[in-house]
Amino acid sequence: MPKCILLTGFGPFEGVETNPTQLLMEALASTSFPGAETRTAVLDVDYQRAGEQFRALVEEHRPDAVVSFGVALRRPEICIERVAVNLDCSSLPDNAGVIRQGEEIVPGGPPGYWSTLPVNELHAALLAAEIPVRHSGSAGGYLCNHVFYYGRHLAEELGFAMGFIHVPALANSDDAPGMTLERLVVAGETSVRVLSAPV
Ligand code: PCA
Repeated sequence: MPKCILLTGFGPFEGVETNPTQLLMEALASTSFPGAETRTAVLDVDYQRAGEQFRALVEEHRPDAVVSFGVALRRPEICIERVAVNLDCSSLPDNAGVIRQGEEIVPGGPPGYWSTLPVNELHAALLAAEIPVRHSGSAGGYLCNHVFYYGRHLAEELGFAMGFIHVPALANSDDAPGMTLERLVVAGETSVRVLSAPV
């Protein structure tokens, strides 16, 4: 049986008119992978809605693994997030105008969860594909960490592997800061290949 891999990105939010992860989802939606059936979705940058959308997606598709992607504008390389923290803490409002500064995502939940993706294999495969990449110990305090933690918490109940990858801002060329969509798509495809490889 091919593995079902759910991939999520985010839509626009304050300061990001076109989210590169939305373009990445559009590109990956039309790619087929041996050994995997992929599903792609774009989540709203909204604390309330993103969780509801995420839950509905995993209940519908029952994935073996979920990789959520988001943009981190100031990071020049792909960041493989290692840990999700039970804390919403950002001065940036979500798309509904909600600001959360110091609220638990799951009240009373564990302080953190490790990514259950094969982070070292992902790192090695991206390096081999000549994609600038590093490990990261913080997905921030905004929607990316929110969905990562929410998803990891749900994964304890439903039993799928879950992790998060931050991508740089979109660049028009390899010489400009950020990452071109072309490279981003290679990074996304490489990640799915790692996850669909037989264990
Ligand atoms: N990046 C934001 C939220 C949505 C996105 O793509 C973040 O890093 O939290």
